[in-house]
Amino acid sequence: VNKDLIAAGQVAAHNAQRAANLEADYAALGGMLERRGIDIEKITALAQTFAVALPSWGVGTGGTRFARFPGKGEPRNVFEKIDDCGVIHQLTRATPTVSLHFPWDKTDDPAALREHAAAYGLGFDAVNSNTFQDQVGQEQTYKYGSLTNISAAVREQAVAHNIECIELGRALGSKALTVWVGDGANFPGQSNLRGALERYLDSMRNIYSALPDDWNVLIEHKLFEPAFYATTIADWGTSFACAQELGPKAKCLVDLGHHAPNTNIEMIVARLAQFGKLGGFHFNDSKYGDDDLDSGSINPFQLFLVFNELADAASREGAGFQTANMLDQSHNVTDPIESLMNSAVEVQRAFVQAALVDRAALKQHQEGNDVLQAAQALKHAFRTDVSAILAMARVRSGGAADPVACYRASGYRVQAAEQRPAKAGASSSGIV
Ligand code: LRH
Ligand code: MN
Ligand code: MN
Repeated sequence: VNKDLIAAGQVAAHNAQRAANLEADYAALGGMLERRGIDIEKITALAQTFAVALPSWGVGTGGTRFARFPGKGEPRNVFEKIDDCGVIHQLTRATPTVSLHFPWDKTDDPAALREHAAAYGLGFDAVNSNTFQDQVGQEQTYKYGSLTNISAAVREQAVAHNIECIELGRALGSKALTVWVGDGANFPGQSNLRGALERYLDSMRNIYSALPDDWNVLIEHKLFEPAFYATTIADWGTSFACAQELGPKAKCLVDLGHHAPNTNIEMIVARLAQFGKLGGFHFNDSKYGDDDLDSGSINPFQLFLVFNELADAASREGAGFQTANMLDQSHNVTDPIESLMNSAVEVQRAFVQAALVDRAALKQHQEGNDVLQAAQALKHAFRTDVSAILAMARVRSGGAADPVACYRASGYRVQAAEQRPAKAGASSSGIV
């Protein structure tokens, strides 16, 4: 039995108040789906299996390079971050793991942290390394790159940090290391484009050789920022080539915000899945670049199309097809707990909507070149309001019918504000 952060009685009362309406909505949706040959109970059971990892850095208020406006009751350390993640999981039942970021979340007592998380039913997903900032007291600077740096001493320091992340992750029960580097150039001629990638591969081979047998290393690409002319790992092609070079434990991670505007991300997903290199996701939404907006807030259809490709891959490859799914967002103007709860539900919504696609009919339309009907088969699933399924799945798993309403009524943030005095200026995650 998990330790509750919000009193169980409060959640039960919240659900009881909404039970009649939820039953009615669920029955109406069930009838509609039945006419489409879909058993709502199967879909609800599937929804209950959904899980997405929380980014530890997402529970603090984010900021931009211009300013950060701290929120009330922000977590002051990794243990308090886990408390906030515990609330999100208690109410959504969709976020059973946390993705940590080192050294932001470094602890000298990983066993205590693991136990603290386990009390809330939380485990740890991929750990993230950070060689895009200099830390206080660090010997070498990453100003001109980390894993690709021209200096062997800098590269060695960056490799050692990644190996330390693996060790910390091992103690926490993680099974993957995500490597994102901001390395690149701001000016043409600043670095030899091929030489930088050769050094990257050389460094990554050292990290790869430190991976335990049952671990993956996830290569996260990003088009730009902080390198504004040429980022070393800028696109999925480079990511894929590096994963191929490194070996079977190396896979590609797709962060939805890391592409040029209008890129067909679902096609990237299909390609990586086809060649066995789709390792995982950082879910978020964006309009311009790496905006790190809440998942599903700008382009829910794109999110649905990504899950449609995942459903296709799963139908081809069976239970063996698995990806590490995480949120990666920055919450600048909302309560991070609320944003993360909503976002987990939006990703879950896309997963459920993708399960409603009539794949046999879609195939038939594709084979008959019935373009209009093929597009409609997807739209039909996407337009279905599956909110009642999501709420029922949550209630049946012990969560809240309406997580944000339940959280607001609980007064958790007010209490946190009292217990955790405001920290002005600096970001809790280090990103400003
Ligand atoms: C880089 C990134 C990467 C980092 C995180 C904080 O933009 O998406 O995943 O680890 O942001
Ligand atoms: Mn990311
Ligand atoms: Mn990013």
